[in-house]
Amino acid sequence: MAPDLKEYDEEQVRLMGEMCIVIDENDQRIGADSKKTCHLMENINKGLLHRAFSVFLFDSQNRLLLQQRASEKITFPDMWTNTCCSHPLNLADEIIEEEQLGARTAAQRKLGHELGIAPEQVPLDQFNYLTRIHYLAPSDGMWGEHEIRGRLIRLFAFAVDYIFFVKADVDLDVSPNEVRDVKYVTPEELKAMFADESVPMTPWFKLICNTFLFKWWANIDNIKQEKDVETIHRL
Ligand code: DMA
Ligand code: MN
Repeated sequence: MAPDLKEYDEEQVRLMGEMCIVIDENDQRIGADSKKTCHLMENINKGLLHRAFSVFLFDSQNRLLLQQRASEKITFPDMWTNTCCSHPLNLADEIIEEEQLGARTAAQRKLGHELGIAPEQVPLDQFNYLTRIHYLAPSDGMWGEHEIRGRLIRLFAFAVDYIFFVKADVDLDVSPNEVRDVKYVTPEELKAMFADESVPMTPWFKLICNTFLFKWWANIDNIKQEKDVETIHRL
């Protein structure tokens, strides 16, 4: 029987019905399933993998915009993370693979939804695609387990994540149902947040910080040199 999400925030439960793009290990689109189905461990154990994106937005001083996820989020609540993450949906304009156009379109949509950034401030051609990262990330604590009315729910992110860098000075109008707080950081300030164990961070943000982020950030003004369309990094 499918787990019950009744005790969660109503709007976030509604969004769990969004249809994600189901892919194989090589990021070939093979179908679609709900966000809820895609994040349950019992389905991930059978290999259910979906497409996601992560945006890293920098201002003109090259500071990175972070968000702290809202307490209402069903996955990864209250954790600090990169500017914006979500999924391209199984919609005609978000399944387009040429020039990662579908993922760019989804990224622009969610920068609006989560942070209130107007699409004109983040044009699709300003999203610098870097690479894809394939990972499995537990949602909450070590085992990703939620107990809801005595039933154990296991939520994980098992995704191929399209990484985009955007450089833009933007106006924010944050959605409180999505985002609890925002903050611009320098590399040194982000490293200090990392060193502070009382600051919860999403597992994928930690992975990207520990691998590529600081190298890419150091080369932000020549970011097109870092683009790699072929590789899917398995982390
Ligand atoms: C999911 O982001 C995507 C990644 C890369 C983990 P999310 O949980 O913020 O999704 P949404 O914004 O759709 O709730
Ligand atoms: Mn999100």
